[in-house]
Amino acid sequence: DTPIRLADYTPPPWRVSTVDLAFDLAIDACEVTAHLALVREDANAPLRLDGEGLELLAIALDGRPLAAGEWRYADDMLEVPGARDGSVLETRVRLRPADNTALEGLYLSGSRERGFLLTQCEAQGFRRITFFPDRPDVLACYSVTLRADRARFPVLLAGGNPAGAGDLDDGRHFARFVDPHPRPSYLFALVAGHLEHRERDYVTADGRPVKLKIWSEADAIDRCGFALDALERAMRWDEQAYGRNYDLDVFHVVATHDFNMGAMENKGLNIFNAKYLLADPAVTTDDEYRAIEAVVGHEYFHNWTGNRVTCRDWFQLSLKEGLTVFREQQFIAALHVPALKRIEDVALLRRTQFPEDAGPLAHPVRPAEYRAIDNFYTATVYEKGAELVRMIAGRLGAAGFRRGMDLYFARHDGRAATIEDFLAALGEANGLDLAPYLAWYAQAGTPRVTARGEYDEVARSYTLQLRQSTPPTPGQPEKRPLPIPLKLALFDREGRLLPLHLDGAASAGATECVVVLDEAEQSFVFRQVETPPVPSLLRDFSAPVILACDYAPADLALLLAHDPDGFNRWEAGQQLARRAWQALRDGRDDDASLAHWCAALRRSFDEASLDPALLAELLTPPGEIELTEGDTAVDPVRVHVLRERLERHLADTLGDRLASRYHELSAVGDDDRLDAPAQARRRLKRRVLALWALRDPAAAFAAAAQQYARAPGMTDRLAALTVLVHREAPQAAAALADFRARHAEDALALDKWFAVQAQQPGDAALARVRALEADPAFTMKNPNRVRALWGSYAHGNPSGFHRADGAGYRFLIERLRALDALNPQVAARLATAFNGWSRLEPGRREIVRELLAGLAAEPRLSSNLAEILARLLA
Ligand code: B3K
Ligand code: ZN
Repeated sequence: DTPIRLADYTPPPWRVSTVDLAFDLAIDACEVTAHLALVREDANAPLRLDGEGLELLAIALDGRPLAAGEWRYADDMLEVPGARDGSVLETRVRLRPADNTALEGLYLSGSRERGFLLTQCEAQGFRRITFFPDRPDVLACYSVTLRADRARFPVLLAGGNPAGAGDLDDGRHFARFVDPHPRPSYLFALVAGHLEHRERDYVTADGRPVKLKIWSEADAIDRCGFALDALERAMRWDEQAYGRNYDLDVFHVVATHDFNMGAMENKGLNIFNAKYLLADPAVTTDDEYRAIEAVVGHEYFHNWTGNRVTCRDWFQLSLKEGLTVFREQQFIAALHVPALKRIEDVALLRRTQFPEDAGPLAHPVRPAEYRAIDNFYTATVYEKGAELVRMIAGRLGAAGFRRGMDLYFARHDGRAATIEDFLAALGEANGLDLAPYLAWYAQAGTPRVTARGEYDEVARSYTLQLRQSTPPTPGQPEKRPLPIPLKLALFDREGRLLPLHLDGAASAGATECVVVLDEAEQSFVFRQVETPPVPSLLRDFSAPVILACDYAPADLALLLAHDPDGFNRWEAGQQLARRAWQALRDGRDDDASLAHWCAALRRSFDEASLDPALLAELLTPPGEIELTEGDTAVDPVRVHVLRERLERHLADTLGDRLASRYHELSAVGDDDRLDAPAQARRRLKRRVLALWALRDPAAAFAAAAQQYARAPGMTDRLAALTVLVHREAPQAAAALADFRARHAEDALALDKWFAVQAQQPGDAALARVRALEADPAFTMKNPNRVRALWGSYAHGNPSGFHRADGAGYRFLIERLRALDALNPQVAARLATAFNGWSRLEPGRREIVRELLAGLAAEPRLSSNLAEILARLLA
């Protein structure tokens, strides 16, 4: 295949004004009749429509059936040379949903007998349903008729407003839907089968009555309430924060267990992976409750950022995804503790996006080329994209950003836009030129910022010298400086904020300011600084960079104790922990970081006013992947062992406090309440239990076994099970057996049972994973199950996957080969577990290289997997 390039974009030669679709639905064979009203934009281009694997039954132009020589269907493209401006093309095709294991286009979720039909079209699934110019800049108005047997398919749903329903002959019925809003084909959706729903009446701020309906299979209908509440909160928030109202009479959300990703924002008919919609304290952890709220919000927010204003082409993906992740983050921060949300988001960025940006799969937020677009739904496009929007929003201030967004919506509503359009609207509304930020979208790699401070006692000035550089990434050997806003404050040695008098800046005397580093090297001079200060830099993580500063361990300890910026307080602890870990790694005992880290956390542990959830995060050192950031010759097993040693030091420092705090937290009551204090307590209890198990295993295991048995909900139960399994406690087997039996019929709970075992650290994990493949509940056809077992092992268990003998790698390669034949998207995603391979120590690196090359050389790989392998090996 040749890659698709951003530079080659040309506007669509043909558009479609209206689409009329009729589906005759059945499990094995469906027929789809399409009427496309065509608009010719380029007099010289013949009509060419995308179509993948379609069985063409009939074709007519302007009501006249076409003869064999009047059309051509080859290489996923239908050509109809006779089409003119204003023509109506009619096609009828047959689809086989039950055979569709790629879960793209129209497919079956669940069993042939009871399951339901549904669609997934983003990015290019619509071409597997009918012939169409399947690109996001072709917006059309859709009307859809669904026809099916009423007994087998009692519920028929499509996006848009309901426009009639009723009986047909032979026990069949129909339902019709019309969407007045023009939209791209990737937002098309239908659902048909046995489903139940919970509903609520909602009235938008501008007075539109809307029916909100959450749909699931009957056994999960009692799990829909939380999502319904979350949806209502999201709709209100978007009205208040952005003045955006919902625009149809109904809003459907459907849960499925068979889904390639998290959820999909189809216009008026969101479809969700059940994992991100269905909630019940017995199977849903606190973390998952928060994730459900976030994803429900995210998909809803797409109605404006993505659906009403869509993307011109798939290179602009971050225009909708980065922006919508940012909006989702704001929504969650508004509902919960903002500093905690920021900590979680940055931790996620460092765990997923930084490694991506530092490896062979690195790509810009707006990639310049791709082969399989599904491979670009990445942490870079989503999470780094959100950081870029945050950076720009910070530059404009809350009111300025809102002004800019209002202009963006007004200007581009009902159209397909680019990232340039977005920056232009934000800039124009504020009289600013934001074009320099475009470089952030084009340049891959995480910038490194080095900060050096110098205090001049005589002049009483403090000079902050900043430098930036971005390491080379594939295809981009040379990097240029980017505009990097650095939010900062200065502390005196007692931990008090100092007033800032920055040369050339307006707001003298404030205790926080933002400097913008936009050259390779710049200095900023602060005057009237009475004592040598300790800088707090990159507060609230004001730019997605890696900061290195010549702090003494005592400086970091001071920030950890005093910084009122909750994020930077946590960050100071992370930096101390990282340095302590590095000292352990290098066998240096002259480094005070470990002592400072432990001592500071012991003080925090006893700080009555500290939010328990924040304390739990403070007590967590950077993860195994984060710790190796920037390292080469990585031995993931050693990383794990050293990190555990670090935790052991902390556990020993906290000593008996761990047991007593654990008992204190347990004594509050075995409640299953979901309010923030209850969640925060459980979060701290989980962390304390894990640390306690390092110090006094026997006592902690006994407590964990009891917690497991008595847990009122999944959060406590899973926390206890995790400690027992990961520490190989004698009580682990019984708890696992209990869990398996207790949740035998519950897919979402069983996924946790698979995952917790696949994440058991060390060499034993692989045998466990293999044994679990023989469990009757394991199937390669279900993406959630594949991710729970293989994904948790390959992505979530570095010390288990990276066995020195390479057995983990060989295992994954074999599984990828099998999975690719069924579901290329999920296989390609799983293959990204090899992303860090070039930074492994030579022994492992050689094994991986050979295995990757072997797989890449195989014939019949999907283009998804082939692209990932090619980039890994490039
Ligand atoms: N837009 C979808 C993702 C589609 C992925 C296609 N391979 C979910 C989201 O970001 O909201
Ligand atoms: Zn999204």
